[in-house]
Order: sequence, then structure tokens, then C-alpha cells
Amino acid sequence: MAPDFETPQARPPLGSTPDDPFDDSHGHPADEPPAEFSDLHLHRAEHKAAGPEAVYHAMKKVSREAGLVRGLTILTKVNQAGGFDCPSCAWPDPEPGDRASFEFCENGAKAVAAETTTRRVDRAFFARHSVAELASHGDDWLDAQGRLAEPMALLPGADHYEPIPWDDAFRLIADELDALDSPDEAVFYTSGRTSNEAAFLYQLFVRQYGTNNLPDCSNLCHESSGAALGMSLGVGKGSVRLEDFRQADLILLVGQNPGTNHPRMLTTLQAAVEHGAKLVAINPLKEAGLLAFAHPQHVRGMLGISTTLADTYLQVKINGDQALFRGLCKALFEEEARRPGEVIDRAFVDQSTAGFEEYRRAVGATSWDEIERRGGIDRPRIEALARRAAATDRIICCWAMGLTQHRNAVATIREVVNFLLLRGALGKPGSGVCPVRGHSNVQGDRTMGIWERMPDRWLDRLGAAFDFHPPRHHGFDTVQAISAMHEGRARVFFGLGGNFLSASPDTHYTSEALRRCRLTAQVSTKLNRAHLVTGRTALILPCLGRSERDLQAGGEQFVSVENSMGIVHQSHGPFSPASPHLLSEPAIVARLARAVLGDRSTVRWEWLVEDYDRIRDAIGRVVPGFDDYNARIRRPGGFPLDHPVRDRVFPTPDGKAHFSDAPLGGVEPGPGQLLLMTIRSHDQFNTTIYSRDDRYRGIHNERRVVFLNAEDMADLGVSPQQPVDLTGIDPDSHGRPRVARRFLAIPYDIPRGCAAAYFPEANVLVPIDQTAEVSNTPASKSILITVSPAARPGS
Ligand SMILES: Nc1nc2c(c(=O)[nH]1)N[C@H]1C(S)=C(S)[C@@H](COP(=O)(O)OP(=O)(O)OC[C@H]3O[C@@H](n4cnc5c(=O)[nH]c(N)nc54)[C@H](O)[C@@H]3O)O[C@H]1N2
Ligand SMILES: Nc1nc2c(c(=O)[nH]1)N[C@H]1C(S)=C(S)[C@@H](COP(=O)(O)OP(=O)(O)OC[C@H]3O[C@@H](n4cnc5c(=O)[nH]c(N)nc54)[C@H](O)[C@@H]3O)O[C@H]1N2
Ligand SMILES: [Mo]
Repeated sequence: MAPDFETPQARPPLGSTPDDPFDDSHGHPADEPPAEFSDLHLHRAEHKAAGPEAVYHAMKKVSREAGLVRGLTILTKVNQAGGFDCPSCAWPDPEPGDRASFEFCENGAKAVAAETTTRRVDRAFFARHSVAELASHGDDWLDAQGRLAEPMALLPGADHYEPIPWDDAFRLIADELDALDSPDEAVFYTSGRTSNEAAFLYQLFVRQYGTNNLPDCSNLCHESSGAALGMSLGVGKGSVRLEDFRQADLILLVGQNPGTNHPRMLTTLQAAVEHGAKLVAINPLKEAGLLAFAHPQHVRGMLGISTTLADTYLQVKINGDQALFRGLCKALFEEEARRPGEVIDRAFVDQSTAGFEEYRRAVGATSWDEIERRGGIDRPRIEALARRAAATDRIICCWAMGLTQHRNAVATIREVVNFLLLRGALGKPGSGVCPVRGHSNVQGDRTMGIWERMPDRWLDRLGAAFDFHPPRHHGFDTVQAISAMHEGRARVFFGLGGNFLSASPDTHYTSEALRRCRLTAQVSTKLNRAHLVTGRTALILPCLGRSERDLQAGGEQFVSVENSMGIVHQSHGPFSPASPHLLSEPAIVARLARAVLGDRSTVRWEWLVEDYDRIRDAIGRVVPGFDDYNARIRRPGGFPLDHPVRDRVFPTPDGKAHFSDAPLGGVEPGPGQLLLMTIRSHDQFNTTIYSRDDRYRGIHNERRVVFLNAEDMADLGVSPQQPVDLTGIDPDSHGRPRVARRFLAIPYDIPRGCAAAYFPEANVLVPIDQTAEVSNTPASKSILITVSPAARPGS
């Protein structure tokens, strides 16, 4: 089916004039925040995280958004038993008895403040601002306008959103879905804040409608972890629990920045250090939150007295981790040769693993030269760490996006598992794998069936419970969905949360994909760029946030979520909704399902949402591990899902854990090229920008910066704070260069050949077709670029 170009929003043919707003050489101007500088102030990078400054910055944001008194009340309810789950990260809460009265962190407080703001984006707001005008603002401005207050529609040809009654909005979506040639021409995206209850209903609706097109933010995030752990261990989730951190001797923190992205993890790490664990950081940047932590809720921390965290810091090259872990394993084999029977856990390896001999040969065939060149860490330092690992089997490896977003991400994570397997450091207290999840319920959404490739036996149970035949052919993941929309194979986009445009790779390509849709509809709490780069018709469907009271016919409801360690627990929003026109996510899904499926559906949609216990009963009948859900979810602190690896059971086809002997891979920059990683600042939550500061890295009031090695800058002839353009090495599929324009060059402590810039500003550089093998996650931390002095704006 040919894409529809007869719309004011669609791109004109190639070759339009440069002063045309649809300047084809750089894509549509609305796609990205304006390439304007603010007013950069540089400070020294910090060497410790949190402390009194964290409280100050949290309170500043909270009182500005929600008011001081209201803000303080709100914060006392975060992550308390009977309160609501912090909408920020997925780090677990301590047992109920162990929780502080303020169980939140600076960045959790900012996320809560952003949701509980008193400002509103209502019909008067949209009457004042055209879509084109809104797009000319930065992403921080868009978010700061407040909570979306009522359903809005952007009709074909219109330049303003207008109010639309809920029923008309559902009818409009139903008509567009009915008009498709096949259900597979619709895409149903999910972001990871969605509750278990909403996610379960959503996938049920989508599968009853007839497709498995359920891409989610996980495809951009920890998909590589799930794939790697599934192949190696048979379970795609982490195996450690909070108590393991108190029992561990050695904790490796690889490719993650917990001081910013999982600040509550620092409390856990501090306790681990106090119990004798040694922490090792593996990261190209010296992140403050890996160096030291001053607990902002303890007297010592408030006085600025900090605990040293990592005692060893390996500043690996970007994407050098597979080589580094191969080196650690090589050093373990060599140590074993010197002390036979003392280093490799042969009993475990022989009994519980497969592929050991092949792996031993692969390690033997990998030279120290290659390991040092690719990883950037020299052999003596690798051997020193290996000796420490040889002395204990209580080893935990933690990681996040620094490992998952590379071409060879799955092989890298499997190499981390190889290291633990050699030491038998799985299924024992104080040991295991800990992929640190991002969104607060991204793991739960997957458990509830948000996946384009749910296994057949899961679909069998779903079909049996609701008396229908779920589609079996796999759906689109996020990257495949973008290409399908671009090529006209998908024509309706529906998003349950998130910001599909700015979170996705290859911004201009993704923008074209969205603009070619007949309809783009998003369930959202806040305004974002995906509301401004739309299909022929667009809908904004505003929903309740986590912090808000959810009243249904059966009374006040709570929802449930699963954290990074597989603990399922309640979340109960205590505050008045931002607007009387908001619906809960489960209610939106149920009413949409009724409008689309009508009497075709075997599900009593309205009845289910009257009382979420009914949804949980249904979940209990379909999802393994959720029997008696309603009783167990009412236990204080919730309940843990079983993790067989904790008992050394590996549910792979042959019941063994598998070594991976993949060759070292990934991209290495050629002469004049750099490898760019796109990372988060301290003041953003994914695509939501709270401010232009990145306090720990010493950046104030600017996001258009690129961190470079000073010697590389000298070689390139670039001076500090000089405006530069970043150009991708791979041309995109139209042969158009990928250029991220106007970034200030910042000399920084980063290995040679490496560079860093913020996401989403640098997403224009992430090629849609450069994805991780197996997981298909965009390689947004392995982007080959060149750096050149900035072209003047407009030239
Ligand atoms: N406040 C706040 N909290 C968040 C989020 C947020 O945006 N803001 N996002 C949430 C989400 S969805 C997620 S997924 C997580 C993300 O949490 P992180 O993964 O911590 O986020 P990133 O900023 O992408 O940081 C990646 C880290 O990996 C390092 N790194 C990059 N490339 C490499 C590499 O090749 N090797 C190694 N060893 N290190 C590398 C970077 O220097 C950086 O320290 O945080 C969650 N929590
Ligand atoms: N280059 C590059 N790209 C990346 C990454 C990277 O490191 N580098 N990281 C990737 C990762 S790890 C992730 S997880 C994705 C994130 O991708 P997404 O999850 O799609 O993006 P978010 O920015 O988290 O979504 C923010 C929007 O969610 C909506 N929202 C907030 N709370 C709620 C709620 O309770 N309900 C509903 N319905 N909507 C809500 C608001 O409208 C807000 O504007 O981005 C990915 N993109
Ligand atoms: Mo994420």
C-alpha cells in the first residue's frame, strides 16, 4: 500500500528549495529541538554523588512544580507500603520495615514533581499555540507546560489541536483500524511506566484485534540483556535480590551511571561496602555516582561526608567490554594453569554448563594484543582484577545501557556471564547477574505479554483463558515498526505512553515514518515531540499518572508493578487527578477495545475495569507465577517471582547454562573517526528534559555539548567550547548525510577515540539499520562519527 502524501504534514518531494521549511538536506525542522545554544557555564566535574546539594536540587524542582507544602506531602508517599511506586527507575525498594520515611532520591523527586505539577495543557493552551509553534520550542519547554488535561485531536489539514470527546476519539481510532487491509498494518507501542493491569489488557486487546505488533521501549533498552541471559541461562531477567548485595565480596558496575539514573542503588552499594564488598567500576567516564556517595538522608551524608564506592576504576574504551571480559576470563584460565583446581569451578562447570571446551579454545585464540587494543585496559590491570575474582565466588555483575546498545551487545553480555560461569558465581548468595532496568515497570510489562514474540505456550494460555486464537506470527519490534511505517506497510500508530519520535533512532527517518501514517494516537501525561510530528490525523489521550487516585465503578483501585529484581508490588495513587477528564490507562484500553472489537470480543471489557481485582484474576489464569495474585499482592512489600537460576536450575532446552564463544566484535573507529555514545544528563528522564544542567559532569545550562578527549581535540584542531558539527559515517537510506549540528566541544576525561553527547539531541546520528545482533536494539552507544567546525546556521 503506497504511503499517503496528500497531507499538509507530509514531506514534499525531494529537491525542494533550501529555504523551504521542509529542507530535505537536514530533515523536517520540527523533528528536533532547535539547534540553539543556551549559555554554557562550566564547573569542575564532581567526585561524589548526592549529599546536601541533591536535597536542595530536588526540593527546588518539587516546590516550583507542585508547591512546597503539597510537594512535601507527595514525597512522603513515594515508595512506601500503601503509597505509590516512584515513576522514575526500577531499582527495588527495601523490605517495608527497612524503608526510610522518604524512600526517594533527587531524580525520583524530580520525576514525581514533573507529574504532580500544578500547570495544565488544556484546550485554551492548544488554541493559543499552533503545532508548528510548539515544535519550535525545546523539549524542556514542552514538558514544563504541565499536565495534559483533556483528549485532543489534530484533524487533517488543521494546524491546531482541538478538543474531542472520549467516545469520538475511540470511534475515530476504531474507524481507522477497521479501514486497514490487515491488523498487521497497525503498531501498538508501550513505554515502561504502564502498570501490569493496563499492560495485560492492552496486549489482550491487540491480540484479539489480530496482531502481535507490540513493540516497546525495552526494544531500545534491555532487549540485549533479555536475549543474552535467555540464551546463556534460560531466563531473561536478573538473578540477584537486594540481600545479595550485603553478601557479595566483589561487585562489578559496568556501563551504568547509577548516581544519575538509579540513585537509590547508591544506598544499596554503600551498605554493600559497609559489609565488606569491593566495588569495581567499568566505564569510559569517571561518573560521580561510581566514585563516592554522601547519603542525603543520613546525618553524615548531609554533612557532606561520603563513602568511597569503587576502589578500582577501569576506564574502558566505548564498546571495549567484550574484550575486557574476555581478558578477565583469559587471566582466570592462566591462573588456573598455575594453580590447577583452584580457580575454575570445575564441579559447577561440568555439572551445569555446556560449551566450556569451545569457549576455552576461543579464549586461547584471542590474543592479549587484541584484548588490550579493543578494551583499552592493559593486561596487568586485567590480571589484577582476575586475581580478586579468583579469590571469591560471591561476585555480582551489574550493567545497564553501556552494554546493551552496541552491535555486539548480546555477545558482550554473554561474555559477562561466561566470567561468572567460570567462577560458579550464579545461584549462590551474594552472586549473580544484575541488569539494572530502566523504566519503573518495563520488566512487568514484558511479564504481562508486551512482546512482539511471546512464546506459543504463553499464547496458548491466553487463548484458552479468553476463548480465542491469538495470532502466532511474530510482530514488529520498534525498529521494524519504524521501517514498516516508513515503507507504508503500517499505517496506524498507537502509543501507550512514551515518546516514540525522540526515543527512537534516526530521528528524521522515524519522523518520516510517523508522518506517513494515517493516524498517530498517544496515551500520555505530558506534552512531547511525538505529539507534534504526526500522521494525517493525531490524537492525544491524556491519562492518570502513578501518583493519582484511580476511581472506577467498583471503588478506588490500585495497580501493580514488577521491579528490576522480580518483586511484584502495589502502587496506590493518593492524589486528586490533574483534571476531571483523565481516564486511567486500563479504562482507556477497555473503552478502545470495546469500540474496536464490539461484539466480536469474548472479553467483558467494562466489567474487568470496574474492579482491577478482576483483571488480576485474569492475569493469574494466564501468566505463570501469578496464581492467587490478589491475595499475594496485598502482602506488605508484595511478592517475589521465582527465578530458577537462584537455585541453579537453567531452563534452557538442555537444562544447562551455556558458554558463548562469539568472536570479539563491534566497531572500531578508523583514522579521523570517533566512536560516540549517546547518554543521559543528570537532569532528564529519557526524552523528558528537566533542565539543561548536568551537575555531576560540571555542565550548566547547555545540552548541545560533545565530550571529547583533549588530545583528540588537538589532533582535530578543535578548541575548547568551539561549536562543531557531528557527522555520521553511514549515509542513511536516502543517501543524505546524518549531521547533528552545533555542539560545543568540551575537553573531558574520556579515552582517546571516544566521544559522548546527550540523547535525544544526538539521535539523528543513530542509524536505523545499525542494531545489535539478535536483539535488534539500536547501537546508540556505538556511533561512528567525524567532528568538524560547525557550519554557520542556515548555510
Ligand atoms: N534520572 C533518570 N533516571 C533514569 C533514566 C533517566 O533518563 N533519568 N532513564 C531510565 C532508563 S529507561 C534507563 S534504561 C536507565 C539508564 O541508565 P544508564 O544505563 O545508567 O544510562 P545512560 O546515561 O545511557 O548511561 C550509560 C552509562 O554507560 C556508560 N557507557 C556508555 N558506553 C559504554 C561502553 O561501551 N562500555 C561501558 N562500560 N560503559 C559505557 C556511560 O559512560 C554512562 O555512564 O536509567 C533509568 N533511570
Ligand atoms: N540515542 C539514544 N536513544 C535512546 C536511549 C539512549 O540511551 N540513547 N535510551 C533508550 C531507552 S533505554 C529507552 S527506555 C527509551 C525511552 O523511550 P520512551 O519510554 O518512549 O520515552 P520516555 O521519554 O520515557 O517517555 C516520556 C513520555 O511518557 C509519557 N508518560 C509519562 N508517564 C506516563 C504514564 O504514567 N502513562 C502514560 N501513558 N504516559 C506517560 C509522557 O507523556 C512523556 O512525555 O529511549 C531509548 N532511546
Ligand atoms: Mo530504558
